[in-house]
Amino acid sequence: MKKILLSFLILCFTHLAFAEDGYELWLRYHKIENPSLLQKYQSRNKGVVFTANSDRLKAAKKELALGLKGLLDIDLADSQNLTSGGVLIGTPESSGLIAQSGYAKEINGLDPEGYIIRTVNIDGKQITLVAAKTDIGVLYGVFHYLRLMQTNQSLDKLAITEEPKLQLRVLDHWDNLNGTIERGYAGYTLWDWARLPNYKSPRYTDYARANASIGINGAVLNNVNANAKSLRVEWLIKAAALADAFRPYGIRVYLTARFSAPKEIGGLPTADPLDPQVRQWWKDKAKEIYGYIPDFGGFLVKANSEGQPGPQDYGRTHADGANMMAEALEPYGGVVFWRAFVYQNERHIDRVMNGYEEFKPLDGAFNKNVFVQPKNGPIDFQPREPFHPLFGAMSKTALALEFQITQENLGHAGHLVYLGSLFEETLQSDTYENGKGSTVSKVLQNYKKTHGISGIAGVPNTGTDLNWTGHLFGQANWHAFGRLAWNPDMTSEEMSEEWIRMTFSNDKKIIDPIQKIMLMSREAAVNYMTPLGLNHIMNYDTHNGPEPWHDDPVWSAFDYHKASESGVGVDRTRTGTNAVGQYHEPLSSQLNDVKTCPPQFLLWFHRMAWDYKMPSGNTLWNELVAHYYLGVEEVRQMQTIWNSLEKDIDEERFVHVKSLLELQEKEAVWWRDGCLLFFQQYSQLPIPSKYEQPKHSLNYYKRIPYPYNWKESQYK
Ligand code: BDP
Repeated sequence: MKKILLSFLILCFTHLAFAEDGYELWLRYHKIENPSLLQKYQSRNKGVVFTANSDRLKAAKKELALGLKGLLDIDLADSQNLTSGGVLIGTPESSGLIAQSGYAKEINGLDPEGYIIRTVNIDGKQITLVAAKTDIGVLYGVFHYLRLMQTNQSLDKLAITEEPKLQLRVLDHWDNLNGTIERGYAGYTLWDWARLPNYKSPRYTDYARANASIGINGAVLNNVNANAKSLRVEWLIKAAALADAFRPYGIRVYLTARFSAPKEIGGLPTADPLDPQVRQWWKDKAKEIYGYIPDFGGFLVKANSEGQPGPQDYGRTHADGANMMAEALEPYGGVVFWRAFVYQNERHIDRVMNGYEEFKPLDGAFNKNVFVQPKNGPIDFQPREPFHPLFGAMSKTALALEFQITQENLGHAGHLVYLGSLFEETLQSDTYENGKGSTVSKVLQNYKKTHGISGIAGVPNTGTDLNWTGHLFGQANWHAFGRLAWNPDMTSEEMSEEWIRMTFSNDKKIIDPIQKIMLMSREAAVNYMTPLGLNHIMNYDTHNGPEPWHDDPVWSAFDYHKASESGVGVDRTRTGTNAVGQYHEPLSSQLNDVKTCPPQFLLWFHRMAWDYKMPSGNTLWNELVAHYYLGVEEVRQMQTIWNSLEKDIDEERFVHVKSLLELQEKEAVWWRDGCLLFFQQYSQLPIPSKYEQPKHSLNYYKRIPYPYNWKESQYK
């Protein structure tokens, strides 16, 4: 009996010890499994010298202690000397040893956020030096050092020099003051507004740790559909408390600014950006904010878009509006992110062209501390879009690119879609701005040289869910955004492997299949949602599930697909709307010609007959059918691969992902059958009999209510 009880207790204990609820994210400092590697790491870390005399260095030291304890079972406090080698950490300022080492000059020449990790010889001893010019660089270096061990890299002959390629690496939270998150699918806002500023949840520190570990250094706290109240003192002190919690981790706080705030909370009769009183109001507001948050980052603004107020309400330009705010922030070193996602809710001849048309003429008209911020593509975070043409068109204005990490149009928190692939595709697109090789990534990096600022933003998928992102694999998208913000030329192969090693295992038998799932997942989603350049055919309200049939006087999916008996797709060639004219040569001509346009953008740029003969020999209709069926097939393959890992993955995470893949498969079929039956009304062509046929009628799919209407529950 005793024996049974004992084994029961052991079982409970092991289960608890290995409970994998996802809270730790990729910062899982679980003990190194490989015994010989463990031994090597332990001997390398026997002595650690790290004098922490600032909040940031203390944060770095705390992280190191956590990491060494978890990974190697070493107590940092016990290992404060280098008598038999070890690790030396700090800045030339914090450490006399580093100041006197031959490396001080090189370290002081680094970017303020850069660091080195080197195997060096000091007094005949082999030492690992983790050093930076500033304290925040040390924190980044420590995260990197721990990552080396977490991903089972060698600690021999280290020669790492890292500097961020973009300066401002920011998360744009779409969090409302009432606690909900616009387009958030992982619960409610992390900011516990009601109990701030008094109660600072320890979760703020974990949020900051996670961000710092991937190099994110800014957070816009609130929704772009802004509430002017967030600029009132009672909210500023809450924002200041968050800024205090984030500061040790190098994260600056930003706020969205509602353009009409001077009227709404300032009692002024106008918000005209050229009105002296309005300008003064923003100056006073900036001064007030910096009184509470001395390192405040600046404002993010959505103006004259989707009904938001803006300078055009007064006959002024985007530059007039942005420069007014920039002037107010300038004395304190703040910046303005002015969004280029602009369209009003009325129907436009071709919405794809709006952003470029409004901003291109203003190139050069913005103050030095203004970023114009387009989304990655010219419509609106679709599963696939060509890159935004503004990235090749604004050499006299610094641009910050905005990605969406939350899966608004990619199955919310229900679908496994690795966005590393999407981000990489945009960043590596060639704009030809300065000839071949002017990738979006290079354009962004170049602003640091030409304008002294560079930046990138991501709309995150975080919320109060225990695992932060709803879908466990959503964590990988947060991770990928941060890694690319630091180095926009990283590949999705590199990033996904790193994430899998840190999240699941260093065992190739586990890495390979998971990586396969991740790297195929984005294309699978495009195939079952919007293949061949289709876009904006999702449910018009929730943006989940298909609704190519939506058609009302204000918003019609027909504007985006234009399906009729004669064909499908939008003619954006030179004889159509000429959206191709917004791209440089030779890309412009390539897109313009149906024969050279990349297949993934065919229906984005071309209107084509249903029986058009594709290079594959298929008709357009059959090709479309093939893509939709392939998408579902790929999800099924993802399921098979995942299910083969049952014995290798802890039960909690295995079941979580398995059940969500089942949901994804059902919804992929919903997308496929709903869309194909809809388009079939126009093509009048059969779905070839070799495919499983839709089980229901088009009317059935039209009547499917989205099971939980997020809009209603989350932000109404
Ligand atoms: C759209 C979202 C909407 C956002 C808007 C934006 O549906 O909720 O407010 O983008 O980025 O994609 O401003």
